[in-house]
Amino acid sequence: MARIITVAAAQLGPIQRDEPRAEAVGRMVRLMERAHARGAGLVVFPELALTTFFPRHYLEDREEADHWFETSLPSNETAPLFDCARRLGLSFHLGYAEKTAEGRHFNTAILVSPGGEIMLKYRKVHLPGHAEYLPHRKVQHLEKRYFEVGDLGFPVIRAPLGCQSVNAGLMICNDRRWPEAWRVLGLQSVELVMLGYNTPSTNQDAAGFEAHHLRVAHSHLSIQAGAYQNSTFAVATAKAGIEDGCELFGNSIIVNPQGEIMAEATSWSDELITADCDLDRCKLGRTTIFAFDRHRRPEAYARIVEQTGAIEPEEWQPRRAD
Ligand code: CDT
Repeated sequence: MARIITVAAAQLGPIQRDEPRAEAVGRMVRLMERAHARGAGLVVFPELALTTFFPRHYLEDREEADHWFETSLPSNETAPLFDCARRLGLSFHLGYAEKTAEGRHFNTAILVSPGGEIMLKYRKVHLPGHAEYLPHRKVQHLEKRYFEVGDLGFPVIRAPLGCQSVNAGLMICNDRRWPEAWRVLGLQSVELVMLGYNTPSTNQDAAGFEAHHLRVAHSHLSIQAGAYQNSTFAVATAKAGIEDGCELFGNSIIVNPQGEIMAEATSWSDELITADCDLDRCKLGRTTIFAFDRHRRPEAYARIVEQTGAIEPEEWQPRRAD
């Protein structure tokens, strides 16, 4: 029997700095209800889905940012998400800012069962941007100020989603641009990668070397390549629109293991897209061109884990005639 799960990407429009969590949660509940009406068993929300993308705001006193962090889930404000999941029998993926009991800060995503249990947690590894205020930037990107590098690796778990057991994996936003992250998930036979993003529609560092339209193209290129090269479905969900005066692109997508876009959001506001994913479609790639056990050559990949930055190659020298 075919292993089909209907998945939903629940794109969110902007959440302004002064928008209370309860309002954002209300919008998310409405998207969950629509997902259920369309037969979805899983809803994927964006990165930092409960608040504005606060790393654009510089606060000299780091602790002042703590009100953007969750210390426990569910909380009074987020309980309606968990109640809705229980009522509708839906699993959901949520990105949020996590403050642990020890006072550590992470950019985190969780996969929650319909019963409200956290089945999988991931903390963002690739934190883009900078830690200090940069006066030349029109908009700051202070993820390195507000978050620690994630300490949970790239986990995969076989989870009941909809009526299926699915090898589910998580990454967050900038991770999607790193093939290493996809491959670590691929090496755990991932079948469905969930990721959320907040991506400015303008590259402030482009300096004329990157055309504006490539911003979305590079996001899609990374997700489509990651899905194809690791024989997995991917659900990539944006927070989009003009948030605190800054533009984030939308273009959320659901991608199949052949790297094709099955569904794409066309607005930059709250929007639900869904796709029926036949998980058996993961088999073709992983038993042929990307049969890792037969074709991978880890002995040639040492640099991937031993080296961080790129080195310069040796200069070619012409052979001296004797
Ligand atoms: N949230 C996030 O990781 N955004 C980055 C943009 C970084 S621009 C300094 C991304 O890769 O989409």
